[in-house]
Amino acid sequence: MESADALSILSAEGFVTPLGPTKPPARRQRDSVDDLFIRLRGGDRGALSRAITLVESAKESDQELASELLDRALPVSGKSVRVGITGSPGVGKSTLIDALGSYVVGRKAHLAVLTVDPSSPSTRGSILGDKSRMATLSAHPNAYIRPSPSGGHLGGVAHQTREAMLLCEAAGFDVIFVETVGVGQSEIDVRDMVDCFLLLALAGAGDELQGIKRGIMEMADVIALTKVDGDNRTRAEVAAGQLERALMLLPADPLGRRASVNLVSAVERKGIGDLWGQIEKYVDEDKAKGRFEWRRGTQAVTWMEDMVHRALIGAWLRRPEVQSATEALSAEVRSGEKTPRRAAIELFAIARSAWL
Ligand SMILES: Nc1nc2c(ncn2[C@@H]2O[C@H](COP(=O)(O)OP(=O)(O)O)[C@@H](O)[C@H]2O)c(=O)[nH]1
Ligand SMILES: [Mg+2]
Repeated sequence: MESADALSILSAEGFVTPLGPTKPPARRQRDSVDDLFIRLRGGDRGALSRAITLVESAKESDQELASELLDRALPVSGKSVRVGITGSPGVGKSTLIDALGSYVVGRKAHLAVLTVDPSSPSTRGSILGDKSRMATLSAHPNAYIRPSPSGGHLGGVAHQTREAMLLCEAAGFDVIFVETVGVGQSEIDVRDMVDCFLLLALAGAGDELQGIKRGIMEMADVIALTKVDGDNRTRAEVAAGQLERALMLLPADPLGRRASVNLVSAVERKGIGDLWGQIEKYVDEDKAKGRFEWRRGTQAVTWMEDMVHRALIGAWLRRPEVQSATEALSAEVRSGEKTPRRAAIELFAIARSAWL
């Protein structure tokens, strides 16, 4: 009962891995998971897409199959370099991914591009636009591009992207790009699932930098100033100097590094190889110092904790006594009869009597 409850909450919340024992799938379904996994391992794109659709599914009947698929993928996953790419809309992410991605596949790597776009359900059109900006890459046999899952809230989308990443690795992709739009939580979520976080910024009409907030600058491992072509070159050079000085004011990372600032033009394909070189250098240094493995482990534990927290809160909020108390207390908080703190204490008391 408890596990079925948790399961339906996970589905509703857009999670895909049930947290309790569930009914084993029928024999025929298990055969189809075996078959799907074998074809995915063989590099079959159709099988990979179907596997990702399965882990994104909110259907309760798909949950156990998705878990089995992920259990099988785990031992053969983890061998890629995972790169997060962020920046404000219009900064040139999709165009750069096309250029950088083409460079990477040109070096015989297999590249998967995943996106975390919490706004994607309402902006379906932009996905088509993105695909056309990744024209070179999407035509390449060693590249696979998968847009964000539609539906699901932000946290759910991030979890689905992590799981899609494991499946891509099991399918043999050795470089994964995870693109995110520059909006708050999605950047933190993506930072927590990659080995290197690339921030794109643009030199503005003055020489100030557009779309670069301090909090995000602190998360960046590598920075690229985009559209460094035509009239923009001089502005970008000035902006790069400013940015480097600003970075000096931030603390260095545990290996004593600060984000490198790179100038690129995706349209003219300039600075692309150097940018990839910076990403590789960052990852290689982390590997040499044991920081790579440490971060991966920490990320996996954080992921588990986050899933449990959400599942617990979800399951608790759905209990009828909690629902009715929440409604009543919300009304009192809204009208000012009760402070939010007092109402929270009362709700917590209900949680304790219900569960603890
Ligand atoms: N001049 C120039 N324009 C670019 C460059 N990269 C992207 N753009 C243009 O900037 C706009 C936004 O690019 P896009 O890749 O869709 O940005 P995104 O929203 O961050 O994914 C498009 O009109 C691109 O053609 C570049 O390297 N140079
Ligand atoms: Mg884009």
